[in-house]
Amino acid sequence: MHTAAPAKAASQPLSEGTVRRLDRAAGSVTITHGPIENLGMGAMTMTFSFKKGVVPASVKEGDKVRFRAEEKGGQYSVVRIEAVK
Ligand SMILES: [Cu+2]
Repeated sequence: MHTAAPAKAASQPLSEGTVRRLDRAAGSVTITHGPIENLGMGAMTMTFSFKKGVVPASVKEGDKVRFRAEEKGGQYSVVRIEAVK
């Protein structure tokens, strides 16, 4: 039985937030977010970059979301995001 995928997902908890601004062309999203444990970050509003294809078409400004953010070289990016229904 292959259990690698679920184990990996469990080690990448998602953070919660609300999308304030979404610019798909620029690849930037501003999120008011709660604590982001993997980044040691408290609640705030900030802008993340994202790569093409990361933000599903179903995610719109004003949506509550769950997302995974990562830091690399001082740049913060969203690598996964989904709307909370
Ligand atoms: Cu932040």
